[in-house]
Amino acid sequence: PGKTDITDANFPVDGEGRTYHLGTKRGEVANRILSVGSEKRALMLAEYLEPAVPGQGLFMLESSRGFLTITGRYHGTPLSIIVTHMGMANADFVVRENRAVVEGEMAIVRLGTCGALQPPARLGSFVVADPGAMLIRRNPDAFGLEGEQSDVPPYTFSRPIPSDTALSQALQHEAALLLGPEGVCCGLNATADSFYSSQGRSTAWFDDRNESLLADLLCCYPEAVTLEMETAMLLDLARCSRGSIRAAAGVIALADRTSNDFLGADRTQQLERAAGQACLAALAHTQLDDTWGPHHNGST
Ligand code: R1P
Repeated sequence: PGKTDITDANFPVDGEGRTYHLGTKRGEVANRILSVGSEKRALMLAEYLEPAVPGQGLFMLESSRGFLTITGRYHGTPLSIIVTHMGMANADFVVRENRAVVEGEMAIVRLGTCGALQPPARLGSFVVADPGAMLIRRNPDAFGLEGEQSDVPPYTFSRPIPSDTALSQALQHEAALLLGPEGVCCGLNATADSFYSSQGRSTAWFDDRNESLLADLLCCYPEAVTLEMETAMLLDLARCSRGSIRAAAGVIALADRTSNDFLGADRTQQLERAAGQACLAALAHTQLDDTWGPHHNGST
């Protein structure tokens, strides 16, 4: 879609009503959304969707910024799979720009990957962010000249942000059917604003002061089990959506942050397929009020 003809700098859409970064307009996105980190994962899971109109293909649109939206039906229920890429800013684009073009109440589930911090999350586990997620942020105010002492903590920890209880439980239930109960667990997710500094990875190239970060995290949040980069943003926006978005997240533990072991590519793909179908089923079984929202009560 063209990016010309933008008429509103506050919430930019083009002349057709297409959003500025995702490029979709009303009618192209379902109110049940599966958000995934990579195009490969999205295309693999799109194999489980049927076209909205029999005989036609799935709706697919990739924006100039690389956000791919795929819309079809899962066992008859309209559903979109959206490539969110990585990090909180991209999660923010996906939630806000979809909210702007979707009618009614929404349900958004994230299927991601993560590092496992401690049991019950283990390499290969599917871990649902239930009761929710907290946020780890690197604080630039702590970093002066190298070697300079600062009494500002280099990282801040937010309070936990809740996930939607019913949707999280549906996700665990569906995942247990497909992965077996031993393959699924739940716990508090930690969402970091970097893959490196605020996840406790260190190199000699940067002054990150993160040597004790993971120990500090577990001291503050002994129940934290997973570490990744988007869930807290999704849950925070859902919490602030004036009741219009229900959100949950499940992540596959790809890395063990204690042993530094990594899951193989074949096993990862198997788990993505199974966990992805669990997410699709949980979304499809969620009751939503399609008549909710400003477009149905006369106001704008
Ligand atoms: C980092 O490698 C990426 O993988 C994890 C992190 O949250 C981050 O986005 O999730 P996805 O596999 O969903 O991208």
